[in-house]
Amino acid sequence: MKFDRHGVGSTKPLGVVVLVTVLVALTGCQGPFPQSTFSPTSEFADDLNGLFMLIFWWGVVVFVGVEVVVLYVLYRFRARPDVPDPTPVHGHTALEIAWTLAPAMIIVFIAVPTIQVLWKDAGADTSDALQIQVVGHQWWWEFRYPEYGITTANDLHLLQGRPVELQLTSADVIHSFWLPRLGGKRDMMLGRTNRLVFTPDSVGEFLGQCAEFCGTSHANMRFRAFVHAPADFASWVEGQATPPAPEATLSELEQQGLEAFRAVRTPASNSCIACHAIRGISFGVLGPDLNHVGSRSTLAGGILDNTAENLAGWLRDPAAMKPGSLMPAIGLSEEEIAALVAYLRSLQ
Ligand code: HEC
Ligand SMILES: [Cu+2]
Repeated sequence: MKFDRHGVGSTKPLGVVVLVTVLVALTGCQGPFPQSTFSPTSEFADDLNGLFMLIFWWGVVVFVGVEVVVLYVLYRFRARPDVPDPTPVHGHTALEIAWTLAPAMIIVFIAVPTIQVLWKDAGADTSDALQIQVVGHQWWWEFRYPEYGITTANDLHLLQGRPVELQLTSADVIHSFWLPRLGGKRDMMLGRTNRLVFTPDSVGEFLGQCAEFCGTSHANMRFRAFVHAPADFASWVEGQATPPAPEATLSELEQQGLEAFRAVRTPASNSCIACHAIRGISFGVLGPDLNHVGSRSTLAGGILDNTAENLAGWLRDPAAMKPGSLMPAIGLSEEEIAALVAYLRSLQ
């Protein structure tokens, strides 16, 4: 870029920069928008979107009003030869009342509906709601369904038309639950339970993620919400509530996998059973519950499709797939990995 003697770049390259920036920005309009708050699918998300639009239109009114006055003043009082400077206004009571009242009114128009929505959500009747405990971990999600005795990870299953009450907390640092198309954004803190209540209105798959910087793999802390029709939800619950298949029915490779899972390793903190739970086998709580890990859509905080290759890669070296992962590299042999993959994938 050339600079003239005032240090200002010549306008040609600037024009190119502006054009390129605008073009790049416009590619953002392409879609699809899986995490757009503008396509709400619950009454709560609908209310939030309504508030956003309300505030947006008030912003438009203020912007247009201010710009019109500014342009008018610039034109009306521009410097002209032979015209004396206009006299400044001072101590004009009516004007001062007007420009104090107008913004105050706008704040009231925004505050009243906002508080109404806050109270509506905080005071929602949850006697009939599906209760789900949501625990944020570095860097994955735990979803517990006390009503059904089910615990899962990174896949949140909801029921169309049934209110859900999420009880949000954290096992370590502060996280934030964010499922844009269904329900706001709410902090998750150790030792505190925050609530979020909404009623999903559409069947489908919705993306969510952590919205509070929580360390190395914060960006890899994602989840999926599946909203089911009642019959599908019931069959999902039934599947999850089924205990693991009896050992005798496992194939030889799966049996070896189970042995590798049970093995006490050195150091002992490297044993799978120290960190993971499988009904009838272990009770670890540091890592995700693995009861039905084979039936989940993803692994490792929603970042890996749940395939045999990804699972093998994960067991080989978790940190290679997810920076900072709190699951250590165990140093498994390839035989152990193959057996573990077969066993874990059999947990449907
Ligand atoms: C020191 C604790 C610890 C040990 C030991 C451990 N894990 Fe993990 N494991 C974790 C944590 C924590 C995660 C979640 C990591 C993440 O998503 O960021 C995890 C994730 C997983 C997952 C992905 C689950 C999901 O739904 O995303 C599988 C499968 C798994 N571990 C299997 C094993 C096996 C098999 C062993 C033994 C060879 C083992 N783990 C040993 C802590 C551990
Ligand atoms: Cu987080």
